[in-house]
Amino acid sequence: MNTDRITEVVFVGLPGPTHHYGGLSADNKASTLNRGSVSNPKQAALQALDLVRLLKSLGIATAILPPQLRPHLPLLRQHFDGEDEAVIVQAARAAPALLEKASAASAMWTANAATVAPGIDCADGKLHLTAANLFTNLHRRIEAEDTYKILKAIFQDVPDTIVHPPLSAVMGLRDEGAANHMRLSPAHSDPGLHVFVFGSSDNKNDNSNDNPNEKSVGRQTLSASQAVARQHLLSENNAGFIRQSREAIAAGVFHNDVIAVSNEHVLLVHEQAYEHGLADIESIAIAYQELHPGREMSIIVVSPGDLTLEETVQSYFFNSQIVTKPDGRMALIAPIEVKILFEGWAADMMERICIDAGNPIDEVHYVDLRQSMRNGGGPACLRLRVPMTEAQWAALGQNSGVVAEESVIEALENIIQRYYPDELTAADLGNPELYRVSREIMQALSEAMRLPLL
Ligand code: SUG
Repeated sequence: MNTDRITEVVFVGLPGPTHHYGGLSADNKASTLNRGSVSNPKQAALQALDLVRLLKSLGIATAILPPQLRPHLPLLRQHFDGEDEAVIVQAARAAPALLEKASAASAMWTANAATVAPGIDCADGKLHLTAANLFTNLHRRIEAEDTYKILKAIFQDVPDTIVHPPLSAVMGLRDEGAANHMRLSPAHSDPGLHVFVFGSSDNKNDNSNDNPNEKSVGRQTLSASQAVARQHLLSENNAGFIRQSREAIAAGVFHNDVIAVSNEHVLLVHEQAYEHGLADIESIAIAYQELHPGREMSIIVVSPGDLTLEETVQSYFFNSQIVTKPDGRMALIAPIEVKILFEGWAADMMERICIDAGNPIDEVHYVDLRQSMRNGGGPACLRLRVPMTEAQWAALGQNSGVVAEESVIEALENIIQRYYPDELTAADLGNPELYRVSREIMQALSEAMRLPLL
């Protein structure tokens, strides 16, 4: 038992003003399906703030990560010269597909921002965060450096914290962050078992999705997961590596968090998530028991008879958040699609989980995140969990305005209402006016959140 209480802080990502449907992720069914439809960045950002408010109402420590300025000029400048506006106009004319990638607001999916291990699990006793390199897709790869910088800024005065830069992809280390990682423990304050889920053990660095003709590849390589575990100073007793099932990846499960979700000792998982099916799930339970003798996990396995892989991807059933409320009971935060689809029988499964005395989950909340969902990002994608000691949590609030105080939420809401477009298509991305407004937004957000302007 640990004496230093750990609070899990949930960092929600705020969608940026260029949120659009570019069809940019070939292995992500929603992204491909909604390519070219009209987006509403204002609604996307307000829906994320609704999620923040829900988390707060459940008593969860909540913080916010800002969007990144788009289009990403350094990428466009590899091809075009001149003033910023001129570069954008040229890109819109000569390379519209590149401009779409450079304009992705994908930094909102903060489950892909980093992988995290609290000090209690790491040999040096420090909180470790490794910014993900997101190498597989160009539109996501361009997030990595700024994510690293913003995490460095946010955590700079947080004691006993190390923020690592993104892994070098040169050696084939492709890393998508916490979306492929689960920390299991009796309670957040106890030592955790780190389960790293990878989709590929092929470390060739040309294995990216830049070529749309290529078959979908597992985005996370084993070598990247191992490198993160190593630099977080985990040991073989508290870290394990499991391969995603190829069938699931082919069905559209591009991250583990599309097919499994955990919280403390609870694991909600589909039977076909991993290469060796139930045997892999059993191996997680065994590793957990070795770390915590006499303690049982509460594992809820959903069979393909209850939900096929296709239904899993369509509903994002597992892309829910499970959070621990102050009284120790847990709540599920599920996408509204679970309620709407399949004549409600996926929602019936959620209800059955809530009334089952075999697990601590006792309520489910459905959230409308449809703007993000249409790009394949549900409640679990929009959050990065950072388990922090009391001293670290207190310092986080002093150093910046990222903690979701009501005053901060209101300030963000005003900025969104005032500046964010409520309609956007690919054709709008080449309008220099959008870039000018986006810069104003970034300026206003950095002031409201007391963060450096990148
Ligand atoms: O990487 N979608 C994101 C969704 C990420 C979801 N995150 C987690 N599962 N944790 C992706 O595929 C689509 C963008 C577009 O098509 O415009 C996109 O990038």
